Amino acid sequence: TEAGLEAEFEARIAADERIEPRDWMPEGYRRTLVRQMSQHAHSEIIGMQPEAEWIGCAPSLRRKAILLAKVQDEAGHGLYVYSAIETLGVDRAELTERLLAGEQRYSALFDHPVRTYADVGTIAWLGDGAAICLQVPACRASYGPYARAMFRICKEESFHHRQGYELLTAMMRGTAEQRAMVQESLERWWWPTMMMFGPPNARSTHTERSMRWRIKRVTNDEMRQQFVDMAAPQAEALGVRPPDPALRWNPEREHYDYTDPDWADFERLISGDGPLRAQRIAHRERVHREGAWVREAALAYARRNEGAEVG
Ligand code: FAQ
Repeated sequence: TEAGLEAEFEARIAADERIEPRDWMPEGYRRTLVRQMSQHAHSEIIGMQPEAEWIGCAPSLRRKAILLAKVQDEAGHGLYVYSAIETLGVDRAELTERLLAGEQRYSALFDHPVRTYADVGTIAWLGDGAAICLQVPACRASYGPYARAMFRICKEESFHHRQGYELLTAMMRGTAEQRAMVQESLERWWWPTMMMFGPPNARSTHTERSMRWRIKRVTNDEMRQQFVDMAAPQAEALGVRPPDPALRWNPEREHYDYTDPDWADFERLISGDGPLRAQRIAHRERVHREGAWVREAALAYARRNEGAEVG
């Protein structure tokens, strides 16, 4: 019976067992996974846009090779996660349509413009740093294909994070103007990055249920704190200051104190009012349309070879 299956499922979750694609799962569990994983996959694909715009402006061949590799990794991450979602019975074409129709989200981080090359470093240091805080706990998510995809992605995110920090270190060793660029870039990206962890726990619609199902292992506020604890000393070592006057080490809590981002601003952003949202979606729609012939050709080739392989 349905109740029996549900009880068995809950017992497996409680025993910390992995749920696999062919296993029975409640509809809400499947829906939550599709929602959260889609948000991640779309973020990787949309997240290619702000950085890709700067590949042609890289200041050296070395920086260009690194940035090219990073953007290609993001395409790969998007594909791993879309493939993991396909195990839940939703295909990539449908997910892309739902993104373009505004029915699914991507991280609001990418609705902000990249203004200088320092931003390329900052997005990697802070944005990928935050992605690591989000994704390392997801390596222990209860859904097997999701957890396994996260494991591979996290290794590459660490490289992204470090190259960004190294880029900023090089700029901080440069001229006063370059140092000012890094500080200015940090000031623009700090709050958008703090928003990557979602609303505060008290206002998070999904946290409680997702924690119970072990899709989420750590709450939004705990991940935000982890991020601040990681980024604050890194900023200090770099010689820059995040735009938060409350940011300081609290020896009693053994964590950094910090100010929350402006949640009204967050609500506005995620309600579709991001400064670059229309541009990001239009670009995605155009490249998807222009890539139709590749998908058709790949399908035709696969169909022809299917026969050949069987024979
Ligand atoms: N932007 O109830 P909760 C990268 C929405 S980039 C937009 O707390 P949940 C690569 C949320 O969807 C990062 N929307 O939700 C890269 C929900 O809306 P809904 C990719 C946001 O799911 C780096 C509503 O608010 N990683 O890796 C945002 O339990 C650099 C209520 O929120 C992921 O996406 C936001 N920031 O917790 C590439 C991680 N925050 O569905 C290039 C996967 C919240 O009710 C450069 N996702 N919302 O309409 C997660 O871990 C979770 O979904 C959270 C939110 C923690 C983001």
